[in-house]
Amino acid sequence: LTVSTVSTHPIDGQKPGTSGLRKKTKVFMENNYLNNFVQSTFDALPAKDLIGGTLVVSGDGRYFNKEAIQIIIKMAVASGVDRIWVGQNGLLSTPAISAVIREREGGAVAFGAFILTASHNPGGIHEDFGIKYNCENGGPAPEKVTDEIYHNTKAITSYKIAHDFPHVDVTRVGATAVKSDDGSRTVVVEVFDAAEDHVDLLKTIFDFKAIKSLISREDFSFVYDCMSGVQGPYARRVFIEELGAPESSLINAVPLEDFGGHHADPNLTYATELTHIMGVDAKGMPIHGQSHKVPSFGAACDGDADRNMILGSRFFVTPSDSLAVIAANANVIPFFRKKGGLRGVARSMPTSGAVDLVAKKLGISLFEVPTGWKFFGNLMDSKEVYGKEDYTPFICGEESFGTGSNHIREKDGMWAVLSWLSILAAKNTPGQPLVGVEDIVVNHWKTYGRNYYCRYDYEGVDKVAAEKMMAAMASAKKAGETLNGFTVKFNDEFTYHDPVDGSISRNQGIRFIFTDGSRIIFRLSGTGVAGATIRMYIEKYEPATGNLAQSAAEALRPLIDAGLALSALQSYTGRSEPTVIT
Ligand code: VG1
Ligand code: CO
Repeated sequence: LTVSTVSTHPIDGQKPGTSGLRKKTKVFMENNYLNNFVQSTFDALPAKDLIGGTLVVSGDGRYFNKEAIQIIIKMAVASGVDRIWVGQNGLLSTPAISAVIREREGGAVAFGAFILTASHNPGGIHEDFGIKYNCENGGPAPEKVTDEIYHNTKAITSYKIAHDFPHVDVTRVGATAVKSDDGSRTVVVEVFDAAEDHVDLLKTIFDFKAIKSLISREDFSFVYDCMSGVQGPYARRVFIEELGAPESSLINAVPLEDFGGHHADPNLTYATELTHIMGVDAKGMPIHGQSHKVPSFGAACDGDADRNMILGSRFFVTPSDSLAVIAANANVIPFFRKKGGLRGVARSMPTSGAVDLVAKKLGISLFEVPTGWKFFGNLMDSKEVYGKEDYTPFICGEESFGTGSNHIREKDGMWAVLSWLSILAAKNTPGQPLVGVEDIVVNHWKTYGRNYYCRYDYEGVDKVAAEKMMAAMASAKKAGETLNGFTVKFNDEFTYHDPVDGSISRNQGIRFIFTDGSRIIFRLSGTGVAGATIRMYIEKYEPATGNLAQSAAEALRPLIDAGLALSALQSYTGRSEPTVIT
């Protein structure tokens, strides 16, 4: 175990974004790019964690995953880590890594994890790679840690590596122990079944028996699209082995290094194989007259399996509605019931206010946080906010197809799917006609009203132009102005005051709030790798007594036009159409 110190130079642009550092794969493969970031992360951690500690390293299986794992193992050994945990084949989904940190060997064993993923970004040598550090609570490193990492990347002069540490065969479950020459230290790399910790945890949360009887109904069928990402092995374990579903219910369930050349992104633009099967078009509207039988339930996940899209037969559920429906029905899930019911919900700022209405009705706390899962973690871990332990039943979500709870500290695609199946199981009685996803959502709207919602993404726009557009909006005073019948109540830049640690996060998106409660939000993405991505989020509330049956496109058209006018997006960017609509 000889430790070499290799000299290096700071590399520009290693600032972690919304969810880790993402760049072109080739960038990661060259010039110590990965090594610099890994060393900068180790240098941001307390020595007492590293020395003799346990670290998790795995990823979503994209191109360069396997090589990166070997490099990180050698670097971890050089920095004093004595145990390294790796999922079989180097695979662990983002939620599974969170579960491994929190649950494996009783929990509180690993001090952190490197997750090798660029999530839903395409994979392959010409596409994207990413790395993210998660802390001992199982959640993404908070801003104070990522700021420190970034600071270190700007000053780094060398990194440490144990070049002679043997290559670890990650295809086989088992432990490799390596003793130092002087016998003072033994390093163990343990390769384990990637699904066991997460699936064991899910079994304590959900009533698998109830879901199994739903799945066995003759009039019920479902399709889960794993989009050739890391979810395949988990889906197989849960749906085929535990729940007895037919093989045909899983598609694209073998992880591929390039996700089959697709965007492993569960939305109406990219998950088209599934939307076609489910009879839903690119706008989320029903397609009639297809020759195949449309299943009752459909779902998809992204490359690292933390996102989810939920569909009924010819019916699309917006992620914001999905969050609200799960929160409203949380009591059908044993995890929540056992702990005295849901006590809090949270959403990211651009996510629709549908869940706010549920929180109000249930009389529970609601938190509005900036985009990115790391902000939810503080709330879930806090005893101060509730005066309770961190297992306080809590549900959170984002409009970007992310939903989860305090069972882990990441969003969890499988959790969302099992939540929906639990709700369906609870709403159905054997022998009675099937109550489907659409029935549940429409009934929800009839109780709470409907938050019409959509997001426009303008990808790969000129960065300078995008920043100019945002700056102009940030300084504009629009209160009192009326556009297309909508009067601006106020506009501002969202600033988050974390109620737990008092930290302040500024510039978290530009908001236009209208007198009728409608909202238009603008943000620049923090996960892209080239140019800038502008996101425009549009929301309009329709009360339960109003017109609940419009298409989102139709209901939101005047507000979308107002947003385009307020931002002058076309004149800044030259774009007349978004790249993606969700
Ligand atoms: C996007 C989403 C955000 C999500 C993040 C990571 O960030 O908008 O809601 O948390 O991706 O998701 P941004 O900054 O590009 O808008 V994932 O599935 O990449 O871990
Ligand atoms: Co993801």
